[in-house]
Amino acid sequence: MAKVQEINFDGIIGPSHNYAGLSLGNIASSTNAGEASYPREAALQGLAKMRHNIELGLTQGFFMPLDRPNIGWLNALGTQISSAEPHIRAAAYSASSMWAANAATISPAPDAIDGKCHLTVANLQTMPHRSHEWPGTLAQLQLAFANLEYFAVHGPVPSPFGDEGAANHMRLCVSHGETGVEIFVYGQSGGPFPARQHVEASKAVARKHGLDSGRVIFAQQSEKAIAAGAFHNDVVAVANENVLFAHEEAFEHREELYAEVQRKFPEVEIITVPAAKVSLADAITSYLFNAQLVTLPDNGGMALILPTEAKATPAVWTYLEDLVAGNSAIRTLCPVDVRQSMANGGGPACLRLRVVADPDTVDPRFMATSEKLDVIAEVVEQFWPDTIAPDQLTDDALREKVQIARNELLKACALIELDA
Ligand code: SUG
Repeated sequence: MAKVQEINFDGIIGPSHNYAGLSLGNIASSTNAGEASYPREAALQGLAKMRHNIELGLTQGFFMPLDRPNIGWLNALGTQISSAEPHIRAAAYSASSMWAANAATISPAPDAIDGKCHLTVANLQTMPHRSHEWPGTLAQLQLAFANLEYFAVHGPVPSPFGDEGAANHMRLCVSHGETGVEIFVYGQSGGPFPARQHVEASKAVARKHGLDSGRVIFAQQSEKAIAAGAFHNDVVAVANENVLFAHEEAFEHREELYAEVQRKFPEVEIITVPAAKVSLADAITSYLFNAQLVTLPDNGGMALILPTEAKATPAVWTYLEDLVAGNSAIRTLCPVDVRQSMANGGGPACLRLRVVADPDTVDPRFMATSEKLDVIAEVVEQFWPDTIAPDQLTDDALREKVQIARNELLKACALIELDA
């Protein structure tokens, strides 16, 4: 049997990927509203990232895009594509499930009292276009993690408590297969912008997962960070094994939080990036913290899989080069091009959901190999629209093209049963 390890499941970027400016508080989404998108290029960028990570020796999985436009959701609102108001039509079309870090919160088996890996699908209720993701996501989680000997998949936390999944959750441990300390980050206020993760939801998830309260931390995200555009914690902080890598202004009560982290997990190495070296604004435009912080096999140390935007931001790149030249656990920098997703505020870490499990216990249809990525890339090349301008969303031909494209992918991955 293969061993318990971290598996990164990436959301395949769907054929309806577009820039509709739907996420208040997400600077990239607002800035790029109304631009033409390039769904084929977007999906190929996502696939190239997965391939890159496989080549590093990491274990990779994926999720299918959801059925968009969501006609059932429009019908429940008493409308349809042709007559819906533009923002509702765009919400029905959104390919936002690509950001798998918001699909669910995961507590690996060693942390849970019953010894199973727990997954709670995120309700994403704050943003209308994301609020209708969870039923389609839950269907995939129930399929991928159907082995009840190892997994427990939970439905969403009820409204009105907003839950945005793993983007607001960090886990510290000596190695992935050992018991960890889980940090749930919530927001209280973000000034002009919504705080999307509510503490009540975080607490509910921790209770449902059967975590030991001595190994759980609830941390408030700083209001300043949310107001500056950090709509999820993973825009300003990331953790992997014993390392917590965070911006100085990520948390509301940093000193108290660090003291609690050190008490509950003495092995921690905290790397705080000072605002004097990298401003919050640079951290947010470069998405430095929305990196995948991963442990490379064969004692390769840790690597940051970063968006190319981080390299293009001088203060950020200078900081990172100094960091890896020193003796921190982070030794390698790997920029990847996910610009189509970045233009909607989704970096490398947004595109993936981390699950710690034995890959042999996961439905193999969701596990990636480079051959399977070739097959998926062929479907994308053949069926994904080249470009979508926002005024095309009323177009019947586009709707048909998007639906056919997803169905072809489901067929190629033997997942046609997801076509509800
Ligand atoms: O929820 N963007 C997403 C980006 C999610 C990033 N995820 C993490 N940080 N983990 C969001 O704001 C933009 C869609 C649009 O405007 O068309 C959007 O939904």
